[in-house]
Amino acid sequence: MNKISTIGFGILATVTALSFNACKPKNTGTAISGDAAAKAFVAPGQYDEFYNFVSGGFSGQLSTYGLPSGRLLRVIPVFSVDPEKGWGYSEESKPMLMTSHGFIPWDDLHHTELSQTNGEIDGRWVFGNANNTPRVARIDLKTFRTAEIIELPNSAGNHSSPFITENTEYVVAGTRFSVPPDYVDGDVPISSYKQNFKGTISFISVGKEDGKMDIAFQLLLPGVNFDLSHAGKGPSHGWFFFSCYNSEQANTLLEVNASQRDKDFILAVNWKKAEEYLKAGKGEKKKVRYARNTWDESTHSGKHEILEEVTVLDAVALKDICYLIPCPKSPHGCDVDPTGEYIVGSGKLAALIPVFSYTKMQKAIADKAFEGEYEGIPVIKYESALHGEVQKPGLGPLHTEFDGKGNAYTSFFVSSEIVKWNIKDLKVLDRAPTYYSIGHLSIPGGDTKKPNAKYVVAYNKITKDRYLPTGPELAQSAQLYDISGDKMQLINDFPTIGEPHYAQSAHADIIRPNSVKIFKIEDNKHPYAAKGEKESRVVREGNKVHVYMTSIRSHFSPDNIEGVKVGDEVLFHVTNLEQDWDVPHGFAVKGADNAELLIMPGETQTLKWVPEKVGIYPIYCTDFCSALHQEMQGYVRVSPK
Ligand code: CUK
Ligand code: CUA
Repeated sequence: MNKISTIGFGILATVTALSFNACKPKNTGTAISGDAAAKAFVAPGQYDEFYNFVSGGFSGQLSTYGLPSGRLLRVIPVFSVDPEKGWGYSEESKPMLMTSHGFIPWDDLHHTELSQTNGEIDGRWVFGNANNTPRVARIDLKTFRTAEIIELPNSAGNHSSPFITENTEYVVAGTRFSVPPDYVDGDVPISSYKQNFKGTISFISVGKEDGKMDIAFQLLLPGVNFDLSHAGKGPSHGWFFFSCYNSEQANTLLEVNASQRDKDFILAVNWKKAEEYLKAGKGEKKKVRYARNTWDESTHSGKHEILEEVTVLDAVALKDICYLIPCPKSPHGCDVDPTGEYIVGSGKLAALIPVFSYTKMQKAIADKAFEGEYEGIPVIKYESALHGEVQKPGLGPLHTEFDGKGNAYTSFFVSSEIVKWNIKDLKVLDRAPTYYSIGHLSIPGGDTKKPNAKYVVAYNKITKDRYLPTGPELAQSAQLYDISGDKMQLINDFPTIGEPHYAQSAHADIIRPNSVKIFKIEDNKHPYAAKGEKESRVVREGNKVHVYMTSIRSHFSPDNIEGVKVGDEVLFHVTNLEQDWDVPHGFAVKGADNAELLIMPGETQTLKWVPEKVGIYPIYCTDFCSALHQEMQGYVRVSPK
C-alpha cells in the first residue's frame, strides 16, 4: 500500500474543495461597461496593436488573435491536420507530421515562445511544444506556417519547452516523464523506476539565419519530472532554470505520492559549462532514431528525414553543470524577471511564492553552501539562494510574468485571480479575479528583458457562465486586463480554440512589415508545377497519373480528365496562377478521403486520390474566389482497370 502523508492529503483535500468553489458561476456583477469596454474596442477597419500567439492545447494548433480586440486572425496547424488550409491532407504537408512512430497528426501544444535577439522579441519565429510525442515546432512569422518540426529522442511528454535563451541560441526541452533512454533496452519493470528511468533536457540549437533546429546535446539527469523552465538573461545569461516535481520518484498515484515532500526543486543548469564539456569531448554519442521535418520554401513541400545520433552529457558525472534549489510543494512555473536576477518558483500546493536571487545562488555555489545531494546533484541551502518569500499571495500559484517596472504578475488557479506584487520588497500590490481558474497569463514581452506592459491576458481553465452555452462543453476563455495604471482593469473576454496554456504577444510593428503577401510564381520550384495553362497536362507513369493542373479565376485547366482507371494513383498537382494578394483556390474531388487542398497564389499543392469505382467524379474549387467561383468545376472519368 502507498503511504499517504496526512499533511499532503490535507492540502490536497483543501485544493480540491477550493477549486470546486472557484468553478461556481458567479457572473453577476462582473460584466464590464463604459470606459473599460472602450479600451478594448478596435473600430472596424482598424488594426490591433498586438499579435497574440496562443497555444491550442490538445487541439495541436496555435491561434493568432489581435489585442486588444481579441479578434481571431488565424489558426495555424502545427501538430494537427487542418482542412481549412489543406494541412496534413496535401502530399506536401504530410511529411511535416511524420515521426519515428509514423504519421502523428495530433499533439498537445502547451507553450508558445517567440524568438528573441538581445533578450527582446524579434518577430521571426514562434516555437511550440508537443507534450505527447515529444516534438518542437518552429513557425515562420513571415508566412504564419509551420516551417520545421524536430522530434526528441530519450524523452517523453515534452512539457518544459520551448523556452529559449536571449539570442535564440537554444530552444530547450525538458521531459515531463522520466523514461528509460531510447538507447537502452526499455523492457524493464515499471517498479524499477529509480534505477532505470532518466530525465533528459534537450538543448536544441537554432540556426542564426535559417532557424534550422539541431539537437546540440542532451543532459541526462535522475528520474524527476521537469515541468517548466526559463532562461537566465543579462547577468544570468548562460544559465537555465527548471521546475521539477516528483522528486519522490513515484511512478504511481502521483497526486498523492509525488506530493509528499515538503519541497521539490528548481534545477539550475549552467549551459555555458555544458558547452565547454561538449567541446572537450565529454559528450557520448548515442544511437537513437528521431525525425526532423523541414518545409522547403522554394518547392512548398515538407521534407521528412530520420536522424540517428544524439550527443548526451551525464549531468551527474560532470559535477558542476547542475544544481538544485529546494522549492516548496510541487513547483510548476519557473520564471526569470527582466533583470535576470530573480527567479520565481511557483509551488502548486504552496501558500507562498519563493523568489530566488541569482547573485546569492552564485555565492552559495562558490561557498559550497549545500544541504547535501539529491541523486548525485548538489542541493543548495534554501535560505542561501532565497531573495525572499511573498507571504499569503493567494492559493495555487502557477505562472508569473513581469512588467519591467519591478513588478510581477502571478496567476492563481485555486483562488482564481491574478496577483500583482513587487519583486524587491515582495509586497502584494493588487489582485484581480479571473473567470475562472486561470492557468497561464501573458504580458507582451512579459518573459523578456523588455516587457511592453500595457496588458495582461489570463488564459482560464474553466469557463462556466461567461458565454452563451454550447452544450456540455463551453468555449475556452481568455480575458484581457489593462495594466497601464496601478490597478488591473478587466476590459475584454474572448473565446479561444482548444485549451489555451501559454501565449505570447508581439507588437504588430515587429511582425506586420515582414508578412509575405505573394509567393511569386517565378520562384515556384515545385517539380510538378504548371506555370501557365499551356503547361497543364495529364501524364501517365505506370499506374500513376500526374495531373499538372492550373487554377485561375474562374476555371481549372484541364477541367475534363479522362483515361483514369480504377486503382490508379491520381496526383492532382494544382498550381494557383494568381498573383494577387489573398486569392487562394481550393480543390476537392468527390469521394476522395484526402479532403481538400488550399493553394495560395504562386504555389503548387498535390492531392492524392486512388479511385475505387468506375464513374464520373466532379471536382471543384472550395474557396470562394470570384463571382464565378461556383462555375470553377469539372469532371474526372474513371474507367475499368
Ligand atoms: S501548463 Cu497549462 S497551466 Cu502545460 Cu504551462 Cu501551467
Ligand atoms: Cu477558385 Cu473558388
